[in-house]
Amino acid sequence: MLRVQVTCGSLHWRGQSRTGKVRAGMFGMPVIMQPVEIYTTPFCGFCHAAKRLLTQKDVSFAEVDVAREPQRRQEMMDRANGGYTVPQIFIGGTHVGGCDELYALERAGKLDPMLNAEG
Ligand SMILES: N[C@@H](CCC(=O)N[C@@H](CS)C(=O)NCC(=O)O)C(=O)O
Repeated sequence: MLRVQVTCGSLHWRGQSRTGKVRAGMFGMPVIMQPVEIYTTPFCGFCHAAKRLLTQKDVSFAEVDVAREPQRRQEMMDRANGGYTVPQIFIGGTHVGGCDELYALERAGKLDPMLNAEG
């Protein structure tokens, strides 16, 4: 679903496209956000820290709670090249790693480009 909101003559794009989130960029131009997926468990501090960073950046994400859906842990490990800890994070289908890797990308200034990458 894609909603377009017009405010004071400039376009502000909000909502969710099929491939990811669309939000306003410079001059109100739409920026396609890569879809973000995160495998978590409820009592995992690293999971909460990773989700906090994404939320602070106004990035929406699809969450798979492998405690509630244990059958999906194997899917997580397959996609994460054997990574078995939570969280496991994917941006645009690319495996990022866990919480530490997500924060390292942010510190290096590489997270936003990855989230905003086309394709
Ligand atoms: N360095 C990892 C640490 C992740 C981690 O240790 N997660 C814990 C839960 S908070 C875990 O999955 N431990 C293994 C297990 O529970 O089997 C990261 O940054 O994501």
